[in-house]
Amino acid sequence: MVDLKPLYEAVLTGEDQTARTVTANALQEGIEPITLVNQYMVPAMDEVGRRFERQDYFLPEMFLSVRAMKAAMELIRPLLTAKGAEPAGRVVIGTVRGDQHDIGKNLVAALLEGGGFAVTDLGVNVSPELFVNAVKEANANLVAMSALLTTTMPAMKDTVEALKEAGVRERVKILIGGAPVTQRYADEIGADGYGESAPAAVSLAKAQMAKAQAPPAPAPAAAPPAPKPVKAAKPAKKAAAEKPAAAKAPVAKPPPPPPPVRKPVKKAAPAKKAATRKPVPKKAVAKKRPARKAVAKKPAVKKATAKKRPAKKAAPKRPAGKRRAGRK
Ligand code: B12
Repeated sequence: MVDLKPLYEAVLTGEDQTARTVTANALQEGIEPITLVNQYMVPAMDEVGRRFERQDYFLPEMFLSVRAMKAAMELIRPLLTAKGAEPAGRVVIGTVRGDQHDIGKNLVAALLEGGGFAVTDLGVNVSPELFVNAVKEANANLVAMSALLTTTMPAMKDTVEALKEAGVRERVKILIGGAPVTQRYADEIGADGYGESAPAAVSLAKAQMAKAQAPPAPAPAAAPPAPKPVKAAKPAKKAAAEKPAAAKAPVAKPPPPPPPVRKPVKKAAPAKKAATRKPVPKKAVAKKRPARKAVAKKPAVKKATAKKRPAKKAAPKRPAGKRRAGRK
């Protein structure tokens, strides 16, 4: 039985050759790829984060660890990916504008693929416009956004707004994640769900798809003239805003069997292509928003070097019990 502790050590100390070798041996012995990721590699990256936080590690060490993680992931990723078949859904995924962190996002993308989703990976530093275009192009029904910096979280909100403005919000479910992100923040910006890990992202995506494919409520435009229940007028809670107003009516009446709001998953010809996770060129992003990028980076740099300081006022609060960005 191969000793896996060296995998943890290799990622932690940035030895990419060792990381690759131990991973290859482990896979050959039939160890589940996801075990390697969850029990050795992610904890090692967590420790890298802690060391970075207390300034035992600096950027060069962090880069080496990332390289080691990537070396191992090169062997693991293809094994997490499901082959062929009808996609469970079409996901557009990316790390939001101003943010370069992609390890977690890549894991989520790989597990989503493994879970049968067709994934279009937009990479890092993805502008809201690019998300919108990709949703249209891939005829996506899910958008997954990742952010690792508190300073880039607002780009998630901007993206939700951009999807609304482009008129495609209603046809996608929006999932968000990343170390500083919380369920509370998801609620705040009107996302459909938050997941704290890559496996959670898959469950969430599946749950959202099931929800979307369940007998739908009538589309707002197609709703029959004012079904009498007076309640329908009640604006209800924030979460309800996502649903067509008529979705509230079935409380009083059994839901009629209207045509599905959502298009059948199979229709999408481009889905096949998307499954290969082609990177979408995003020159436009860099061109369009250079200023933003700089803004996003500055405060974060300050944070990283200035030891420990109280979270910014604007930073969304992490609910009790959730791990901090630096993680234990
Ligand atoms: C690796 C790393 C880097 C690498 C990134 C390389 C890469 N290709 O990703 C490099 C060196 C480039 C880097 C740069 C910076 N970093 Co950095 N980095 C990290 C570090 C150590 C690990 C992040 C990581 O990969 N974790 C492992 C993955 C697997 O975890 P994860 O991303 O959280 O993803 C999991 C979940 O969150 C979830 N998830 C993720 N995305 C999504 C999406 C959805 C939809 C769902 C459902 C779930 C989900 O699933 C994932 C798997 O389970 C963290 C510390 C930490 N422990 O988080 C700091 C950290 C994120 N970095 C930090 C900082 C400050 C920076 C810099 C500003 C440093 C600098 N001085 O330049 C720059 C910013 C660059 C930029 N503009 O983005 C801070 C952020 C502080 C803050 N709260 O804002 C952290 C927390 C370090 C610290 N403690 O200070 N960084």
